[in-house]
Amino acid sequence: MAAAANIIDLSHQKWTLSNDIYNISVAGKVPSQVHLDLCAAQVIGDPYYGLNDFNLRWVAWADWNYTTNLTRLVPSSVASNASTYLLFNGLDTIANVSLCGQQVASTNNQFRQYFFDVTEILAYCPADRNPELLVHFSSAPATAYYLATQPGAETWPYSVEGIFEFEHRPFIRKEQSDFGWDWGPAFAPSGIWQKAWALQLQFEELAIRNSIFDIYRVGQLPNLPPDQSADWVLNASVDVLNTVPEGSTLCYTIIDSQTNRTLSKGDFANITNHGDVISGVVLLGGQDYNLWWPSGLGQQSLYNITVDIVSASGAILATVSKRTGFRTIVLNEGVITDEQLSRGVAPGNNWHFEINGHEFYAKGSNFIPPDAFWPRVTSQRIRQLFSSVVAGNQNMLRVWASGAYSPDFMYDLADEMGILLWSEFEFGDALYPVDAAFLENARQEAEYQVRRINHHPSLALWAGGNELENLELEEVYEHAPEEYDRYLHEYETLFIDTLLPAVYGNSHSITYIPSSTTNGYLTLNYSDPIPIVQRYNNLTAGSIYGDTDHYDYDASQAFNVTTYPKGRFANEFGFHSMPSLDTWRPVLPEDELHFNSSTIMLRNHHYPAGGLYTDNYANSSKGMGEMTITAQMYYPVPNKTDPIANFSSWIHTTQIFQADYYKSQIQFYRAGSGRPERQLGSLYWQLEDIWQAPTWAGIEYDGRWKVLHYNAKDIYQEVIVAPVWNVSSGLLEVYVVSDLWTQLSGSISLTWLDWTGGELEHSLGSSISDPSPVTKQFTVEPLNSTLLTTLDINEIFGESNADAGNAVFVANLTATGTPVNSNTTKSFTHQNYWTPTPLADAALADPGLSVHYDEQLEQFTVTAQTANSAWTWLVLDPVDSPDTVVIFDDNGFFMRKAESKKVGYRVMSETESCGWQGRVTAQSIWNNTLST
Ligand code: BMA
Repeated sequence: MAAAANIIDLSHQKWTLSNDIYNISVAGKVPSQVHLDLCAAQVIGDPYYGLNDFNLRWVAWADWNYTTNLTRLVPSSVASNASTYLLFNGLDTIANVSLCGQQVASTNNQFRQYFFDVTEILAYCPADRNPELLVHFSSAPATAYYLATQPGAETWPYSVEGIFEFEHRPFIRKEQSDFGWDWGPAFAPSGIWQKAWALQLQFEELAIRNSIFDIYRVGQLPNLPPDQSADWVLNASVDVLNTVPEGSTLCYTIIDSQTNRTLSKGDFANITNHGDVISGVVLLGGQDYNLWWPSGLGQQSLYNITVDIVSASGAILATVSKRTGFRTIVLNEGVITDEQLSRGVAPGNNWHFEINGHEFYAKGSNFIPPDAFWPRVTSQRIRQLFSSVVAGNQNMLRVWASGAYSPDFMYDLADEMGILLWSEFEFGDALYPVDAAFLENARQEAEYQVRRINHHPSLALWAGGNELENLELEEVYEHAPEEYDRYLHEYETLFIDTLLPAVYGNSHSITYIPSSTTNGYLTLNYSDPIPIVQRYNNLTAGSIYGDTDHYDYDASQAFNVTTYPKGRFANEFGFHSMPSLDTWRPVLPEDELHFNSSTIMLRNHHYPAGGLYTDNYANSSKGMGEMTITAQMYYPVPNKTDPIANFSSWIHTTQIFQADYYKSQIQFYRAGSGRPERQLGSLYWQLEDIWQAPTWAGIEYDGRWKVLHYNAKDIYQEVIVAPVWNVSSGLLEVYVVSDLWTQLSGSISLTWLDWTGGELEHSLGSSISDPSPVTKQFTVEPLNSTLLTTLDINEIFGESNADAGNAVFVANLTATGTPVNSNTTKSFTHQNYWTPTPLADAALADPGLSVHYDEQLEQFTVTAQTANSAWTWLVLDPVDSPDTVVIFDDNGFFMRKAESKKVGYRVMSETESCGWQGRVTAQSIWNNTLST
């Protein structure tokens, strides 16, 4: 914001939060939300404790007032030159703003920035209403209910609206998961959740409220791969309060953010000045800027760009500075070319990302809101979470569509840490009204967000919403086929005709897709006003098109790769598990620390479809049952005498299944980079938790890694050996997968072991007559996979499956290759294993694990002394209170008998107990079931 005569930051004001019916009047805050302020004033307890998500429903159903006195406003008269504005970066959500007792405006969109000229109201402010600012919030669930029940309100066929707790969310432009979700609570909070200001500007004084910088290659268009040799262009467009004087221009300076060196400065051309928006374009020239790359693919070079609005007389009226980077990122949905066909790629369409003109494998997960209350999400917390993302070998997150648009600090951190953020407009698992007011509201929201975020090099994509084409339109087809055309038209009205122009009209540099899961476009023609025609189910047999979404809660199919989708990219897939005992403790009373306790069950929202209309408790048993069945089907069942220890073992088993299942899918998808599907991405569901509950997360609410995040880290390494088991054919295919952009060569030793560590004389593939062990050489082409060998498991173990339960297939890879964007070679190692029977039926033996801590090196040495060890797990021996959160460099791993492994660590929690290293023990699936 530019220097102006009088800018009042409303977060420095004294606020009162009140509700007359409940006779509550307490101190409020900005930015904040009602629940947080009530909790700080001790009117309510911690919203996350026990069943408070139910107990606090009254807060969501009530209306709330935030009041302050703007005594620092200079009284103005209409005749004076000064204009007074109120500027809100976010009001959550159904708000009525009044000043001096007079109505200023009503708002109904959490995701828009609102600004109001209140000059006139202030001029006539009665003396006894000394600039009193009141923001009244109406209950969001009550408003949603009201809107849905008005005559003529939009309706949708059965099950189109995914409902968890509060109904009718599509009617309100508010974080959709605030109404409840299958991984989260329904608090539906309200409040002034973003920064806000009152501003008094003299004539020709400007304040910047938003801006867009668009850096792209000459000739670049949003959904198409650009010419990498073309020059860079910078478009800037600045939104202001007050009026930009006629004759004003824009100029820029580009500074290297590391060296602080000025690299370029000059004037913009093609200035257009609409008074409230001034725009220009400048050709920046050739290859003078270092490219920005995602983590693992190169440096994250960043530049500060400053743009000044300059008056005709040369005075600087306002300045905006943004840190940005030079890169192109495109989601390529183009037709498979002849050249690709000749390389064995199946016909159809591409569906992969290209960074700076290079295909790469996108590895990552789905980001959900990290808290039910955004105002308490600090940049420190996101930095910690993102450091786990990078440590987990992930380079992309899908910022899922029914939370909130990410704050600037989150994109800044992603820019610094090299995490691509596939971003979505906040619509999901529903269809939406298409009346003129709703569409205009959505358009304004999209324009604001696209302009705010576009300069971040981490921004990878804009998608219209979550699971719209693959799920919502399919639901319509199933439940009301005769109305399909109508709802398809409505879908296109919002997600193509309204949202697409908000992206294309502002940005040359970002791809837009209407739905997160999609078969892509049928045609893309920039001479049409709406360039995209979607493909939907216009498919040709044998061709492969879009990205895939896969959920299957039938435990028996979990490891059956023939049930996994063969697409170009997997954008979500998963299964839920329990968070650890230490995560549960702060929110559960001691007598609730057991698997199916009331609170735990009621926090499992994996309801059957339509479950809302029965009772929550009965619904929850579906999700609890699914976890129990998978644990029992695949692993030895915990049976400890100490109930807390038994609870902890059960938790751990659900996490092991989750990790195992994701690993099986990720291996399958990654091996697909060398198969006809040319599969180039897997983002699992979901990165992290919003609270303490049984969910799909790999990282718990307090930052602790579940077994999943460790296993994903392992299997997302650049080079892996991956056993892919096809239960239908009985064939185990062993792949080497490489994400490198150069050829990789190396060798793999394969062996069959029994659980006590001895070698078994089984074949290692139809083409290999030598018994175990055997060493095979391999090469893998750039960004590809090589099928190393195929083992016919039925033939190897025969009809009787005699010693299958005592057999472990182990593969050890060593290779040398050149990491992406590096000049030096590196050696790669990877160990993987596979068992022909579930561990539930395996002849497991006590691995005799020992652990030793070296204080000097700050690392643990784990040794499997007497047998092979599956799911080796370093753990802090439980104490009675929540423990230090430690992230080990590796965990949940397989060890061969006599193998020793060194494991470093990082302490996550702020309150670190000293000497915790002495309490670290090593366990495995063997210990998990022991009776003590
Ligand atoms: C998909 C997601 C989310 C959901 C998840 C787990 O439907 O897009 O909406 O939370 O699966 O069920």
